[in-house]
Amino acid sequence: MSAGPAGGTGAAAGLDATAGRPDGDPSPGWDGAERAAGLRRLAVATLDGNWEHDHTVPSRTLYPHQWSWDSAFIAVGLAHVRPERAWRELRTLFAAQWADGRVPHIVFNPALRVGSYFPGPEFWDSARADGAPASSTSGIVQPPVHAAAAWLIHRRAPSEASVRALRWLYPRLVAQQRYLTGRRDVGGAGLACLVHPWESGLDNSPAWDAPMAGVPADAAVMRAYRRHDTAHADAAHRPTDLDYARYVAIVASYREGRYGDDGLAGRHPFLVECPLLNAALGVAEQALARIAAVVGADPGPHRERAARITATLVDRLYDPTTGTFHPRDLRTDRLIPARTVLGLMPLILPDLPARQVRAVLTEACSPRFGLASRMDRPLPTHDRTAPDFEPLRYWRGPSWLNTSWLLWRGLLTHRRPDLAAGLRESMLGLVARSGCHEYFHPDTGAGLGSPAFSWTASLALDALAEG
Ligand code: 2M8
Repeated sequence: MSAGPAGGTGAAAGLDATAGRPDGDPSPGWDGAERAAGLRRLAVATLDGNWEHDHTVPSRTLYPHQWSWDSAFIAVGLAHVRPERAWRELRTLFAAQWADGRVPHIVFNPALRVGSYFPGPEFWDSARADGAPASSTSGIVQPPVHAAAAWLIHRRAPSEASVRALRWLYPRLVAQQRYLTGRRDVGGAGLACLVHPWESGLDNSPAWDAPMAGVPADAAVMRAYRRHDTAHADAAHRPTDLDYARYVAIVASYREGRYGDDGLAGRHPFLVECPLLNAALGVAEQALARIAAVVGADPGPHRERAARITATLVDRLYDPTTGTFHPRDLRTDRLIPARTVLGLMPLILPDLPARQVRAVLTEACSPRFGLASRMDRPLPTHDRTAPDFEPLRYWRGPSWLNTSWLLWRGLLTHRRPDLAAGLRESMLGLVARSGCHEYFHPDTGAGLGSPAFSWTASLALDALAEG
């Protein structure tokens, strides 16, 4: 299989897009303009329904606060229909950035009653940490997809307002990168490490089973808390109580040290370098190089950092024997063998070397993930041939629009329009058939999780417009 030109930076519609797209109506080629218009109406109504004065909630029921990477995905879609709101979304999030540069994974809405989400602000207790903002937040991060989102929004409709927005964001995005490549470089090689599975965004992925197994916890601990998720979603689809006991234990350990990152290697129970978070880090530097040129800063250092991140990612997380990327558990210094969708995510890097581009495409097109120019089933989040593949449980098999969208952008970057078209068709087909669900059954495409989920709506809008 030919991988197309690798290492190119001129692709028009990857995450580092160099050219804007004509403003647009949904692609008339997508199953008829009428179906596309219906989908667009549904997506806009979903985003409008989830708008909460200065941000968009991922879901009114399951996730009623502001989430970090959700906001980036949401802003990409809003750029097509409500550009001012797209910038507002990012501004609200970055207003809660910590002094050390970390962008918290949740910004809590103080107007909501106690217990509207677990673990809530009282559990995180961010006020006790040095450098936390005035608003209550969590103390952990999510993949830094925000610089790429900001660049896509600007490219969509460049204006004086978008340049002003980029000027405001630029130093904050730089600080976010500095935090991740500085304080979070626990492995010392130049990659950022996760201190909690929630930081990956793929919270319950089988990739975390091995490192999670080493976290001492007892499911009975959960009797002291009230889980909010299982009141709004099928418990059989959600992480178990033992998983939650471990999640809580990891947060408690980090919180004990007031979310400080010094000495993590010796004391923290979960330390993993993730291919998605680090690929996002590299793409962010590519986007920052372009943003720097617009705001009058020097793009050079961003380009250098981008190249370094890609080279280190390949060096540390690519396994030539499996031909895919794996997370590295820093506590054992071993790659985690599970083959999940995380392994495909480095395709978003425009400078991924040709050998790895070919390998990722081979993995993606294998029966494990089933990518094709005509897909018979949606892209799963875990190897569908693995014994621990679970079609219903959150991040352990079901199809999510954000991971599909990232791969789709990667395919456009590496000039595989045939595969990109197949994946786009599959993504849009899911939403057209089942609505803006949080995730989808990887065989039937049935909607699962929250029924009015924001990033599903926004990324469908983006895929429609880029057709
Ligand atoms: C899910 O994560 C939260 C914790 O952050 C949860 O399960 O309660 C994940 O799907 C994550 O990627 C997402 O950002 C968040 C909100 O949509 O929900």
